[in-house]
Amino acid sequence: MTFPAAPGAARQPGTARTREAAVLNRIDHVGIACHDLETAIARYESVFDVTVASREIHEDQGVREAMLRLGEGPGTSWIQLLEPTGPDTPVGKFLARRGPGIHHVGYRVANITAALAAIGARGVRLLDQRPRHGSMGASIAFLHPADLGGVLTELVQAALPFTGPA
Ligand code: CMX
Ligand code: CO
Repeated sequence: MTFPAAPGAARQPGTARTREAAVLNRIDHVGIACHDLETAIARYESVFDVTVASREIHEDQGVREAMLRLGEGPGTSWIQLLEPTGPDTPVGKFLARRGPGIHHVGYRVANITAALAAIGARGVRLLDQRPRHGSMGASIAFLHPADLGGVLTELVQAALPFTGPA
């Protein structure tokens, strides 16, 4: 399947996009669905020596979550552990259908509004037409897994710009 170029993203056919021109900059986090957040945190801490940087409840997403920091500075990425607030939520339905495991991948973008416009123009269904508030003050939006090989995909524009590239 080939995607039409994003509006304004002039590119010769067959030439690679430069890193700056790519819509996605890096993996921000992997979202992992679990039945019990505290049990999952204890497991990840004891196995990997990682620590929790933030615990939040997002009622609009139906999750209790913890962000576990991997690395420092502009290269920081995260493990996002997700416990549903109830059965009729995205993570609650996922757990019932598939059990615990990888729920989504979050990718860092420099400008989430521009990224949504570009991706939407390429025929991928946007679950969020506009960015929402996500973990640690980020702006986030989800893309439909059925249009991306079965992978629920999240775009993340971090709240605090790093000194390096987003
Ligand atoms: N990854 C891949 N496929 C998924 C999925 C996931 N995480 N969740 C559901 N699906 C698939 C199901 O397997 C099912 O596929 P089939 O029709 O082929 O069997 C289909 O989507 C429908 O499943 P469903 O249980 O009926 O779920 P819904 O259609 O009600 O919702 C989705 C699915 C992706 C639209 C919904 O979960 C959503 O909007 N997610 C975005 C928000 C979210 O996940 N928030 C929690 C994380 C918050 C955060 O990271 O901050
Ligand atoms: Co996420």
